[in-house]
Amino acid sequence: MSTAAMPEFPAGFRWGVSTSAYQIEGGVDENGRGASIWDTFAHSPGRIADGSTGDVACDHYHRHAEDVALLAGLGVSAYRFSIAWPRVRPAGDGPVNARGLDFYDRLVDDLLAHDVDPVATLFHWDLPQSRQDAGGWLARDTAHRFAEYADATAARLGDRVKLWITLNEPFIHMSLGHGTGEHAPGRTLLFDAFPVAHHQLLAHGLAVAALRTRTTSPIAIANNYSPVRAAGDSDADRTAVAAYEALHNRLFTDPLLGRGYPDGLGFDTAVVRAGDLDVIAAPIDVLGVNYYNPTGVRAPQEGSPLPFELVPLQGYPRTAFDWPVAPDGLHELLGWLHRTYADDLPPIQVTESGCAYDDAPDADGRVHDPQRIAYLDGHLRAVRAAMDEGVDVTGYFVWSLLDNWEWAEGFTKRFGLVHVDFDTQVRTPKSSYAWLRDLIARP
Ligand code: IFM
Repeated sequence: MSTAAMPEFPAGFRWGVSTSAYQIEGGVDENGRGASIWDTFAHSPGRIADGSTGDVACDHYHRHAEDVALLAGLGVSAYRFSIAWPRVRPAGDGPVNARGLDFYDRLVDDLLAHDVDPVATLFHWDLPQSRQDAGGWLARDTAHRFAEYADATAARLGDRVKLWITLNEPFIHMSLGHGTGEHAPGRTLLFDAFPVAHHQLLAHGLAVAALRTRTTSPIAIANNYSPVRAAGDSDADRTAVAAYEALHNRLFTDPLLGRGYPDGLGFDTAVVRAGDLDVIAAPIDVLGVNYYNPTGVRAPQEGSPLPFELVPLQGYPRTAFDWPVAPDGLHELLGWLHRTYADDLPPIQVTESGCAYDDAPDADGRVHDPQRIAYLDGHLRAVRAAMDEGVDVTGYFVWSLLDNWEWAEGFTKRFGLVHVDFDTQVRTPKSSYAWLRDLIARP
């Protein structure tokens, strides 16, 4: 970790932390919430590493006041949470459940009372199960149902949410949820999952239009990005890199910024109808960038169904997830977005950045996580360096406020600034929480 002082960030830079509904809320049967695809998936034997579910998670549904106090103590100016579609429209369509919205209404008011801007994501992977039964994201209809849900939510919260994020990481939801099956709904369609990409993007565009009628707050999408590093220097390796780059980094950005779908992926695009690309390219005010690590790629083995092969990158420290710690990747990515999309690129907010380590309380009950401090230090310097080079970055959100339920990894991966004992629900701020608090509070 650098011993030089952290460079200053401009006044008004948004400091935040992020979470998502199914990963922290629990309360899955309360106040009319319907089932989501993650309830179904987590309850299916063999799907989750430790056999756990998000039924209780961090019990945030009942402990939100304590969690807002933690946010206030941290001094963040923004909190990014997600709204559970199955709480608001339990069947995916049909009547709006006012009691579901009541929870977020109280949360938003509590945040504002503590001078924390509410930043709301509308879809962080918890599709209502009934919508899945009707075809899920393979069905075009789901895009329209999403826009209706966005409209109903903004009708209630549009006067107070300070930034709306339509979708979280549609690439991950497509690839892990519908391509390889490690995430809900567990489909293994590989490249036949393209309709999931298109219908999510269409949902985003339709939701932008609906939100504009309900709010004057800015609107964003949060995409996952990973700079691609070639594991060899043959032409075949370079072709593989270009294919992976188009899939991970361009598929969900080119059409949003008016450039249509990238060439060369070989998708069957029959689901794309006239006018869809205009809907998808509706102007957004902020691009949310979720960054964790770069990806190593080489040419595929003969007979592989994919045009690339993923390989571990050597020479980096690694997190408990075995992900390389590479702040230079964030610097590179921000520069790549700036150069590639030029005047079409709206201001960026890093809407997720963080790391998992096996943090545990010491004999005195304190939780020291120097690796997370080093991680954040390096990634914030990377953001600052990109800003110095002209990239317009206006915020940085740490993933995550709390240790939480990490999807297929269950409770085995801890990303929080705050340790959670999942037996007692006791929250213990880690040393990274104090480090970030002091950084934010610098004069
Ligand atoms: O926990 C997830 C989050 O839900 C989406 N982005 C990546 C995080 C870490 O895997």
